[in-house]
Amino acid sequence: MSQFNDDMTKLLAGHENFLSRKNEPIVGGNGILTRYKHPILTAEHTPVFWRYDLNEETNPYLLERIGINAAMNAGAIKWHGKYLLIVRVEGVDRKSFFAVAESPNGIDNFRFWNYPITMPEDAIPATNIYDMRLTAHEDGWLYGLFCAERHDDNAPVGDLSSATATAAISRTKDLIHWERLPDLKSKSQQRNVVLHPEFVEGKYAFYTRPQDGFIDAGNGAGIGWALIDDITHAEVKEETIIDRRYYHTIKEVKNGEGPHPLKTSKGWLHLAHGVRACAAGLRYVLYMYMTSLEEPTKIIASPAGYLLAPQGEERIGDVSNVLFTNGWIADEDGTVFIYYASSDTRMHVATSTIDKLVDYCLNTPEDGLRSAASVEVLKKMIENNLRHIDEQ
Ligand code: M1P
Repeated sequence: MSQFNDDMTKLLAGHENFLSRKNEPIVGGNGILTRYKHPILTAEHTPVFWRYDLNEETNPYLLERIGINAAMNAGAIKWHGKYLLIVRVEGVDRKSFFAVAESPNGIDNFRFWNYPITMPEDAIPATNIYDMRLTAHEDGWLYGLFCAERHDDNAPVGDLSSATATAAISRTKDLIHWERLPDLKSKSQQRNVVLHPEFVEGKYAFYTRPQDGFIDAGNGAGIGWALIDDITHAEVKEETIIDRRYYHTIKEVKNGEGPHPLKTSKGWLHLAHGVRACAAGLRYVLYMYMTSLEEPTKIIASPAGYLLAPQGEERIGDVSNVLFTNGWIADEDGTVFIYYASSDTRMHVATSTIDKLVDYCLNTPEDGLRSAASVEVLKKMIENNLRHIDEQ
């Protein structure tokens, strides 16, 4: 065997070994969810044949030709019995694209499909696309909403950083062939836009995130809601803020809907990200809330603080101190797989159940917005517990 063939065989075998590694639950935790030992997807999970030219004639030194920087912010869906993630893969050239990775059990053995997704363009091509939220809508289509980023041509000459964020809308029946619909029309920039799975008042319902600039939410007061008459020419005509930002909370600077909410007998279960500022920069954490089944814009539960925050190696990456989510899967037996990215670099999974998450939302005290209120809530818990211990 030639040296090239020998090296290539070792490269492929080493990668296969890495992909088949079993994941393990981390014992302990807070009872609400279980984290896992290994990230489920990283840049190294992308196929060898995406990164290396495997032809000895054109790549005699077996060098990596196309570098991948990150595998993050994935949408998720259970599809023909498999756990599928639509991953934001980012090349070393800083461009993101979408690719499907599938696992037989939702926690390990994720493998990318051979080809990335070829996403058609809207009238004005986007420079970068990322963070797809998947919704199997009751109209029969599988929608993928994502952010389309373009240079802001109104920026002063020489400003090569200002950009615009728009909600892009696509749909498919097989996750291979995608139809692109016109981007969402809105007075403000939009990112983190999500399609609700059911019609509401006969219309498509969108969770929005109005923002003044590409980075700053500014006057955008939180997660919004808009009813859309025609998804093939979607336009936000009226927008109501349903989950507001507040001073000195985990979502003081920004928030954004994660994946579409899960329907439960007690209400819609939502997962979102909240952002606050500190001396180290922005800190992104994940939090939950619930809305009413009858009135999906009405919040019925809002547990204080975060559900998940960066921990250990999750804290470090391209954009450190960030957890972000845009995908989860609820199994028929009530297990929930929460897929989240850490520090804009890699993907992880945490598992819970619908019952536990509903209990968490309905029974965790709300944020009283002042230290004194937090102390009162804590005192009540201590008092009840001490009485309970005495009675035993
Ligand atoms: O870098 C952290 C996240 O920043 C953005 O989220 P948001 O619009 O809420 O600030 C997104 O670009 C997201 O992709 C990224 O993970």
